[in-house]
Amino acid sequence: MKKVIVLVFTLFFIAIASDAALAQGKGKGKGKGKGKGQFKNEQKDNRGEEANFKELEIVTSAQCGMCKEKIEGALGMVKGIKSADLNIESKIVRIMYNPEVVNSEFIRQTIASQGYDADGVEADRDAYKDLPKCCKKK
Ligand SMILES: [Cu+2]
Repeated sequence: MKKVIVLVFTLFFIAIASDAALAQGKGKGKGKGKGKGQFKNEQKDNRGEEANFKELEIVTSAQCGMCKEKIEGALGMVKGIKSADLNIESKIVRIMYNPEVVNSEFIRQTIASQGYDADGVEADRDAYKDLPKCCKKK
């Protein structure tokens, strides 16, 4: 009987120790890569390794700060996109994405679904109609 109790206690302590190790590991990543337009999803690939991100630039029909927020917000919801930063002057959005998770065509479609042109992909008509006046193409 004593042996069983010792075994249970040993397992219990192992569980606590590994939990603590896990929490420490998580803490290490904090404060890293938290710049503008950085999203916290999909920083790692399926094997748990640091993913190889690709850079992509898409010309949009964005007009103002609201457009920037809308486009960056929508891209932030897409799995596999690490960051998106739209320059309103150039209307170009620069995206870092994991090509194993998402492709450039899907990213353009996402922008178009918000009512904006994305390279050759035309804005979704209904979404464009719903945009505020300041966000419509001049
Ligand atoms: Cu706008």
